[in-house]
Amino acid sequence: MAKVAIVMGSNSDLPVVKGAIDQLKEFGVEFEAHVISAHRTPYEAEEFAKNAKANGVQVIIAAAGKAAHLGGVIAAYTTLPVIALPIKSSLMDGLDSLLSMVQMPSGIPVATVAVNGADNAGILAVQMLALSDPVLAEKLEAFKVNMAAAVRKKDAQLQEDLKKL
Ligand code: RP5
Repeated sequence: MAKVAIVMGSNSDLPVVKGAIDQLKEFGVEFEAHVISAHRTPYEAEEFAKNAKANGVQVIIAAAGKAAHLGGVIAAYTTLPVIALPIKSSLMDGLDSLLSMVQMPSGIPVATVAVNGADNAGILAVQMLALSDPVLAEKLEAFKVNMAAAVRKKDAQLQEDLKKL
């Protein structure tokens, strides 16, 4: 099994989850992904979470929308770190998903990223793996350097644009 496992409540979540997948691919991190629902397939959610560590998974990303209990349910059955990705829903703009994920009771932490914050879910997973992977740690350093360079370039462009106003 891959070191990162992504679970999503429905395949309708994939367009958002793709952002996390793109980041993992960018860093060369192997992953696997499954549709597992805390409510529709609770037995599979339990089985997956109970076996993940023994199967070689080190970090789990759980994406879900609406009453998004997937991250919490997975976290209940494993000591692996769980990153929750709230998916924006049609009625409440994802606030329902966010609160379902972030308001965990003491003892069962779930590291919740922003609503639809798929990139950060992927990057956070890489950061966790990088704790014991020097190659990944170096890639993360380069990632930050490049990001800062891009912002400086934007500032330089802004200074030019301001002169024209
Ligand atoms: C959640 O319900 C899923 O994560 C998805 O975001 C939402 C809607 O699922 P579908 O009705 O599209 O399968 O469990």
